[in-house]
Amino acid sequence: MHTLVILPTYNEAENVLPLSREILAVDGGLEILVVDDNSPDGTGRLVEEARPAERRLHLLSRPGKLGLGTAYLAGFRFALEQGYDAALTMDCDGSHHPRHLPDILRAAAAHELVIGSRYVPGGGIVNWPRRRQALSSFANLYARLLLRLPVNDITSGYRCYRRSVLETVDPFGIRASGYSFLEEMCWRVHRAGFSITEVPIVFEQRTRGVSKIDSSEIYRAALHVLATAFRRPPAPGLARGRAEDETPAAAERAEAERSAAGR
Ligand SMILES: Nc1nc2c(ncn2[C@@H]2O[C@H](COP(=O)(O)OP(=O)(O)OP(=O)(O)O)[C@@H](O)[C@H]2O)c(=O)[nH]1
Ligand SMILES: [Mg+2]
Repeated sequence: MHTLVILPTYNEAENVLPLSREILAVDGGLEILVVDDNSPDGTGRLVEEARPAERRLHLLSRPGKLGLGTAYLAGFRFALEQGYDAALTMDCDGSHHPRHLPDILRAAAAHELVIGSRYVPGGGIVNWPRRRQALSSFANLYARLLLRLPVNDITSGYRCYRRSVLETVDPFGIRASGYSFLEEMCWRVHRAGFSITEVPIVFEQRTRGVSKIDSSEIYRAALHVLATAFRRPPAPGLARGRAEDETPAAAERAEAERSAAGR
């Protein structure tokens, strides 16, 4: 399966190249798209410099910090346009270890969405304070019950989506970012009738660089789950057809992103 690993980055200069090398060593079918938001620490420049020696490494440079949700969307768009079979999202801070990739890729052969899960047997978290663990467990239980999802780790960003999912559930219609984006994607995928499975991962708190997610994010996500629980899922099959994606401004934006990515 020709899979694009999407690595959203904001100030991950210490992490981006070591992690990229580890990922590419796992499987010859993997390519990487780094979606960098003009990181002040030069993350994008490092990737640009490494690209000539590694043709499986791609870069999408955006002009400023536009958020994790739209970074995923830019990656999904690239994956669809360039004909990849699947898009796999990973944090670039060491929390999502590449040793879990083989299990995730194996599961992706049989399931349309695979989630690297902290909350199934064999999964876990290293180096999180007890309070953060409790908050995360509660947030997941709350979202699972309200959204009626058969998933234990709804806020994990370590995931593999098959192309058919991205073409069907209209991810580009999601306005939320961060945890809310991840929860809404799960909900859309499940409601569209796709098969979801979880593979255990051990999540390791970042040891280098600083976090960009503030704690209010989790409360925003709780409100978003509540609002989503009372919504009807969107009609499937709209992914490429939203009116706003067809405006000249959107076309220009897409073109700029393509040329920035060197494609
Ligand atoms: N392109 C882009 N990447 C982002 C943005 N915000 C965060 N990221 C990246 O998204 C990934 C997850 O962000 P983190 O800051 O680690 O967030 P988190 O894992 O929820 O929080 P911690 O557990 O505190 O690390 C990392 O690779 C970040 O560099 C953004 O606005 N744009
Ligand atoms: Mg992190």
